[in-house]
Parts: sequence; C-alpha cells; structure tokens
Amino acid sequence: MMTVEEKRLRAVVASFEFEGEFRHYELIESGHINTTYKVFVERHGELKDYIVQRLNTYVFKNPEAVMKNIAGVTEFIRAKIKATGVSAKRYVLHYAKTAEGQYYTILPDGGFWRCCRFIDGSKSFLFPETERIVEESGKAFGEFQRHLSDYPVKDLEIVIPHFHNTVMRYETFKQSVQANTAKRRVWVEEEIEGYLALEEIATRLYKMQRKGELPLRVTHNDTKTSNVLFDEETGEYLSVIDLDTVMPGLVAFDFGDAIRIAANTGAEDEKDLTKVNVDMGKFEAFTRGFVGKAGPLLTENEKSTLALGAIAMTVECGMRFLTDYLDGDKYFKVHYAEQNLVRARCHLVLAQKMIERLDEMQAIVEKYC
Ligand code: ADP
Ligand code: GN1
Ligand code: MG
Repeated sequence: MMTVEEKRLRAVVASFEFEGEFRHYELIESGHINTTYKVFVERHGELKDYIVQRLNTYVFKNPEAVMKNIAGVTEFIRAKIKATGVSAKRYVLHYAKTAEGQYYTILPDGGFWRCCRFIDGSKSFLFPETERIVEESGKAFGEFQRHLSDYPVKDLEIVIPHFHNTVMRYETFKQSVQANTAKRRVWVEEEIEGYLALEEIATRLYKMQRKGELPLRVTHNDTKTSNVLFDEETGEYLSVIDLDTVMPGLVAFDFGDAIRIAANTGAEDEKDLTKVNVDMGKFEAFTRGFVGKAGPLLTENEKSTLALGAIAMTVECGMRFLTDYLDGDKYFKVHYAEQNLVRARCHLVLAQKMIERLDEMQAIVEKYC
C-alpha cells in the first residue's frame, strides 16, 4: 500500500505546472526545520529531479511571505546573472509555479509545500572537510551580498520578527529559564550561567545597529555550509540555497553564522568538547572567499565587526538550542533525546574559544579588507 508520505508527494507534484509522472523519492534529513525530499519525475522517458519541501509553519507563521521574499530575490539574482550573458540555470534557485501562478501549494491537510529544480551536477556538504570547500562557500555568500546590494531592503517581508535580535533572544532565553516548562533546568545550571556571562559581547553588534552604526542589508540569515551548492566535478560554488530567512540584517551576522559551522573543528553537535575549537585556516579561507567578493561594498564599521559577528552568532544559536531544550524541543528537530543540549554545549565552548582568539580573527579580517 502507498504510504501517506508518497500520497502527499504525488499530490504536490500534480499541483505544479510541469508535466511528468511521479516515480520515486528520497528524504533529505540535513535541515533542522523543514521537511525536504528529492523527488524524481519522468518526462518523455527521462528522469528529472526536484527538491520538494514542506515548510514548517510552526516556525514560519506567514509562509506566503516567505515565498514572496524568495521569488523577489531569486528573480533579481537571475536577471543579474542573465545580464552578463550567462545561463542562470545552475546559479540560482528556480521554483516551480502552480497552474494558478503561485510558488506554493496547500494540501487538504493544511501542509504548505513548494518545489524547486534540483540543480544538475550539484552537491552540498554537511561538514566542510577542506579549506577549499570553506573558501568556496565564502565566495558564494559574498556573491549573494554583491548581487543583492541594490535590492530594495524595504520590500522584504519580516518572516520571523527579531530573528537575529540577540538582545531579544536573551530575553526569551531568560523567560524559558524561569518557566522551566520541560523541568530540565536542574540539569543545565552551568550552561545557563555560561550563556548569561556572554550577554554583553554577544549583544554588542545588535546594539550598534540600533544606534545606526551598522547598515541593514539584504542578508541570508542562515549561512551554514549545507546551504551552498557546489559543482560535483570542479568543487566550485554554484549557488546559495535555503532562502527562507532572507530578511534585512547585518552583514556580520551572515559572515559570523557561516564561521560558526565552517571554522568549527567539531560538528555542530560535537559531544567531545575537546574537539571544539576555531580552525584558523578555515577562518582565513572563509574570510578570503567572502571578503574577496563582498569586501568592496562594506563600510569601515562593517569590516571591523565581521569577527565579532562570529561570536554573536555562535552565542545566539547555541542559546537558541538551550532555550529549546528548556522548552521541551519544540522548535529544532532532534534526532536523539539530548541533542539540543549537546548542540548548546558545543556552541558555548566554541564561543569561548572565539573570544580567546578574537585578536587573531581580527588580524585575518584586516589582512583581507
Ligand atoms: P532545509 O531547510 O531542510 O535545511 P535546504 O533547502 O537547505 O533545506 O535543503 C536541504 C538539502 O537539500 C541541501 O543541503 C542540499 O543538499 C539539498 N538541496 C536543496 N535544494 C537543492 C537544489 N535546488 N538542488 C540540489 N540540491 C538541493
Ligand atoms: C535552522 O533550517 P536550517 O537547519 O537550515 C535555523 C537556523 C539555525 C540553524 C542551526 C528558520 O536552519 O536559524 O542557525 O538551524 N533556521 C530557522 O543549524 O530557525
Ligand atoms: Mg538548509
């Protein structure tokens, strides 16, 4: 008998405009929020692959606004690439439309789905093993900045209010500590203290932005390595993906959130904390790639705060994991019981290492700016 999962995927595929027969699918399990599948459709005897996703509407309360941002940004980038005489097919996401001309379909059970072309000959990396991968990912996010430097920021929908408002993230964290909903606080007093001790340094950048010292740009806001596609053969970057959180933001946050993954010597949920540190070779590789592309756009204040962005984003993300652990794992997907806590511990150590090595990181940024 056909699974409900397959029935759903067949219904989604049928509602988009392209012709073809549903053949089979694979689940892609890398992300923490949405549900992602690779779906194979047969057309004129040939198999075509698509990425079909169910958007998490607990996280994205206004999914139509998410798709509006994505449509705006991808069309803008596509036009820029085409204007250089190059085919944009492999360099920007292409979402399918329904017969009604929408970039999404809603199934009878309320599920919100979308579908984009699988970029031919592409691959991604959950953990960036080499400096080459890290440098290419830096170029990809730097280029994204460059492409969108003249995109009208005010046209973007705020799909998750206060997403990188580190000040507010601290408030939410403190509320979760007080509420102690999942009765787990007793196990994590040390980690709570650890994050509270970093509040000043982690919120510095957000406060600078509030004072008007840093400009708001179009930012990606989820710049981990797995959100870049690479050419399977040459290893060069092709495109930035996972555009759900594109919103106005600080360039240092895009830089820093990427470093959180790209320059961590351990995994995002590394259990062996002796393995967690900043890989300075990878930090330099990312900086070279990113600044090489986006550097000329940046103000002096922006350049001098890139390294601080790594600390802010590592603390913020780790504290979000700890908040979710305290709340009872409602936001991030977990693959085992304590995963949010493991993630939070790893980020705390990583942030402490970054703070110890801020001068080194700063010197590298200055070298490339
Ligand atoms: P999530 O929100 O679950 O993180 P992503 O959009 O990042 O979802 O997709 C998850 C993974 O699926 C990516 O890391 C990449 O390996 C693959 N992927 C997503 N979109 C494409 C695409 N258009 N072409 C090729 N691979 C893709
Ligand atoms: C989530 O969807 P995914 O896995 O790419 C999260 C990011 C976090 C990231 C941590 C909408 O991203 O903010 O930095 O996990 N996305 C959302 O790995 O909250
Ligand atoms: Mg992703």
